[in-house]
Amino acid sequence: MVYVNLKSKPDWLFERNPFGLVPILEHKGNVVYESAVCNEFLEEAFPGSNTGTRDLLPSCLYRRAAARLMMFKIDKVCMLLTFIVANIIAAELYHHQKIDFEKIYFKNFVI
Ligand SMILES: N[C@@H](CCC(=O)N[C@@H](CS)C(=O)NCC(=O)O)C(=O)O
Repeated sequence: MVYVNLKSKPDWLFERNPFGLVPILEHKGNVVYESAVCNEFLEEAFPGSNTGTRDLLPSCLYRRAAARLMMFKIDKVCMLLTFIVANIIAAELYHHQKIDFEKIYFKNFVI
């Protein structure tokens, strides 16, 4: 297990996931990313390792599809929330830069 400082992402992260996001799985030289995909990969790569606990997805075909649909919807909501929060942060940063800019401008050129 390798922890990544997300404030200073290493190049190898982008080499493995072009989106630069974690988690990433590397197994026998193959790279897998996206949490839901990683989860399903782990269950399929190590079948039976869940003994004593529930399987990741239901055995019924339709319930499996419903579970995947739910993950898909949750992912969309998370992406939307991330987009909104990122934009709020960007707007805040822009606002503060503008204030700093005005301070510098008035200090150096007007007064
Ligand atoms: N849809 C992706 C989302 C991954 C994601 O957003 N990971 C976060 C950490 S939980 C991340 O890498 N954030 C860093 C960034 O946004 O720059 C997944 O399910 O794996």
